[in-house]
Amino acid sequence: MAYTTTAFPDNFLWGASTSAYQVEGAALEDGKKASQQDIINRDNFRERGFATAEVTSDHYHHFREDVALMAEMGLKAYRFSIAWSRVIPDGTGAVNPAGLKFYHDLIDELLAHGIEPIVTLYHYDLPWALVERYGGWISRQVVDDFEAYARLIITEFRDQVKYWTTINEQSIIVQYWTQKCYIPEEFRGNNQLRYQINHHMNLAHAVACNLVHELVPGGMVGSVIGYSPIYPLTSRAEDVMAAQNAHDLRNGYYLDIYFKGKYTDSAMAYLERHGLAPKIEPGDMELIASGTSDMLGINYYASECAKACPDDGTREMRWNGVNLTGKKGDISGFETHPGFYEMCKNPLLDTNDWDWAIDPIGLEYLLRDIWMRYGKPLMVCENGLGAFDTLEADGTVHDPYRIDYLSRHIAAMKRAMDYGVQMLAYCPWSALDLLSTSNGVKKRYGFIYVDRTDDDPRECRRYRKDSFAWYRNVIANNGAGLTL
Ligand code: BGP
Repeated sequence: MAYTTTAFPDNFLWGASTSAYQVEGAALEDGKKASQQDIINRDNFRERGFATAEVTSDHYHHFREDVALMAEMGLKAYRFSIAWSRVIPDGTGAVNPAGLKFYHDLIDELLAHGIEPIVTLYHYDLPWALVERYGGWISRQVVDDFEAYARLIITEFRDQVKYWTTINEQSIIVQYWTQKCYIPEEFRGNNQLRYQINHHMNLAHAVACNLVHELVPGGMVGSVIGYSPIYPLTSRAEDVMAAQNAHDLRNGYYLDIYFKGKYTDSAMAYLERHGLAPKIEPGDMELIASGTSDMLGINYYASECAKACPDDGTREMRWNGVNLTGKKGDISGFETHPGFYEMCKNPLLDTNDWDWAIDPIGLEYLLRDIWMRYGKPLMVCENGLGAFDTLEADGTVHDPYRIDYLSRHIAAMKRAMDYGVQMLAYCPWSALDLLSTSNGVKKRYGFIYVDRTDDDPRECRRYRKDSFAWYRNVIANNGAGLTL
């Protein structure tokens, strides 16, 4: 029998989400200097024709219009990130007053419209100066520099911002490290560095949690994890075990740090056996354990599937591939850890055009699982459907596929809540169209259409998609009446 939602709690935060480098543009304006994403996306443009990060959705110049549109939708929260290279252009040292002013203006505008800011301190965009100086996240020095940056931001906005998230999607950074971090050519063959970078991020995350606890009375802080529950391909015991192994290395390895202050034993044993384990210095685990989380942000797009993978010399270790074309089936390969697990396509689920499985029940499953294991409040910081949208001649955009996707995911989240999971917010990706991390601007997620192409930013005019009116209605009904 179909499940239909009843109303959400009165204080539930209906929101939407973006990140700085993907939406702001003005990449080198008003004192901002390059971040590693400006460099990575410049190369993406040259090599693949995807838009650069120079203009993206030009939110920097349109933010008042964008906040007005968010208010029209009825948003109660907006989750966005701060660009480190806008406020401290060289990564350390001099603060850029124009950069701070932009975020003051944005936050003031949000609060004036009754929209709660949910701030992410770091979303893939390390100042390029730090990459040049010491290789960025590869070096431990970044932890101290992040601390100075985080202290500045948290102190600056502590009276206005209650909800803080630290680092976006460490688990995804490990998987797709050259897209999410600039990794100098000579290091790309060294996979241990994926886990070393993640270790430095764990330290930075703990530092930021401690800073929020020190500086923001009543504040709440946590990480944002990119999370896919992992199903076994079959009910064979070997596949079930492989799915558990994949869970431990891809999910547990992060969750246990945030909530237990330790690395997952099984994942660590696997990494040590293969020379991939991070180098841990005295005091590191104490610092990590001290940085307790009050909540967790979850980014959920798709569930994944794993099967047993023999360690018989026929397969090589590898990390996830990516679909760069938007043609179903073009994914360039699956993560493989011989003797531990191999990821594969789930034959039972349909996908979007980039091979991401569409699975609303996966959201209920993961929320209940994380709640049962760790018992902390959760917020969905991203969830959405990347699709090719069409702007019609009359300025409309018909996106029933997105409405269907979001509607069923909201219903799945509500069913998890009916079973006791404490949810603070739902912030789908994305408030407006923006630059995808892997597929340019033609892969769209927004409620608001931004008129531009990969090679021509045009004027970035905004248009309301059908999903805009639909989401306004969902919020007006406080989530009641949606069916899974
Ligand atoms: C998450 C990121 C976002 C966002 C989203 C969609 O991993 O936190 O930054 O972009 O995924 O991914 P993509 O842009 O590759 O379609």
